[in-house]
Amino acid sequence: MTETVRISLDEVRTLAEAVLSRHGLSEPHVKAVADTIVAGERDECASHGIYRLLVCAHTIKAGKVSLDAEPVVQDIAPALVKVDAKGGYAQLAFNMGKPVLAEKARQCGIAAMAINRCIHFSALWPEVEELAGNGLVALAFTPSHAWVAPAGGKKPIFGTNPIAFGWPRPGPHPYVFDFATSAVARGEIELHRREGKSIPLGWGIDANGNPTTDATEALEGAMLTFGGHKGSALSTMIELIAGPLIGDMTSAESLAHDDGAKASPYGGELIIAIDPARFLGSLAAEHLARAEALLEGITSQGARLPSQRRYEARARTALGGVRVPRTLLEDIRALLD
Ligand code: NDP
Ligand code: PYC
Repeated sequence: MTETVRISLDEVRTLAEAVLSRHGLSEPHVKAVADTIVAGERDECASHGIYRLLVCAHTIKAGKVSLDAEPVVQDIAPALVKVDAKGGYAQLAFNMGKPVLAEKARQCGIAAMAINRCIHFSALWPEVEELAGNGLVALAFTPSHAWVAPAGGKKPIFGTNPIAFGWPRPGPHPYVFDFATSAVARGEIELHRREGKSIPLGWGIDANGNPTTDATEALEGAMLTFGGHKGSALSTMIELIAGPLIGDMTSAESLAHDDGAKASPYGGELIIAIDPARFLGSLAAEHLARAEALLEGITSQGARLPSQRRYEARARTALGGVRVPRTLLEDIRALLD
């Protein structure tokens, strides 16, 4: 059983900002990156919470991040915006491009934002949740490093390639899902390895292509897509639309760029925003009510909506803080020595 300790969300933020500052990240990046790490812990998404501070420290020490990059927002067409992250973390680039994307979606009904040349390690739900919280339907995609074998193959070619979707709802909680197109995020397998736990069959194969329950073997062999050929096709789509379509790297190219450093992925992200009010005009309220009936049809039979667990965790951790593995906390605090 993993020994855990309880810390408050304020302590999580203080620790995150201290580690990121100590490693030389400029103030705007410290704030933007810490925001997503705190959000991950707050919503009990361990694979993208404070564990990522170890990954940030490693990526920075490997010289793979521009510590003070100032993203440049480029308005390239009525419904398109590009943000050049200039080798910095993606979060600040997203924050700077988001108002432009939202305004374009309201003007045109639909708009897309490409973030280019960013280091990407974060979950995508904070982004689509924020856009949906502002009344927009949102989709986000990013490749990562080539860690995942295609269905029917044995050699990694895809990233863990998440896809996130946000739908505005009355009240504070939009409908949001966000998942890797691999059976599970790589961070989850890394956490299993840290804690000496085996992984379920179906998450990965060893270097010889045999099914494995050993986390290290899967990390060194290949991860598997979720849903066989369906996850494989979705992962291919993400490689294409958040890679070549926006002039950025595939996961294989990102891994080659990494050159053995084992740093966070480098490349692009595509975000699409749609304004239901623009699509539907005076009929928006009527049709959004039908959407509510659909979601009610899910929950009324006892099934839960994606993000329901996160929203419940958020309410709980705001009061009681979060539990983190003692060894993880010690390893993170050691980054400040
Ligand atoms: P999970 O499999 O843990 O969860 C995926 C989604 O499914 C969540 O929206 C979750 O909601 C929902 N869900 C889980 N169980 C149920 C259920 N029983 N009923 C309804 N909905 C459910 O996520 P992954 O391991 O695939 O990914 C974790 C994170 O990793 C993602 O946030 C992703 O963005 C991130 N990631 C980032 C990458 C990057 O390159 N930046 C690469 C790969 C992953 P809930 O949260 O409420 O449980
Ligand atoms: O957990 O698969 C993952 C991941 C890759 C990049 C950031 N997170």
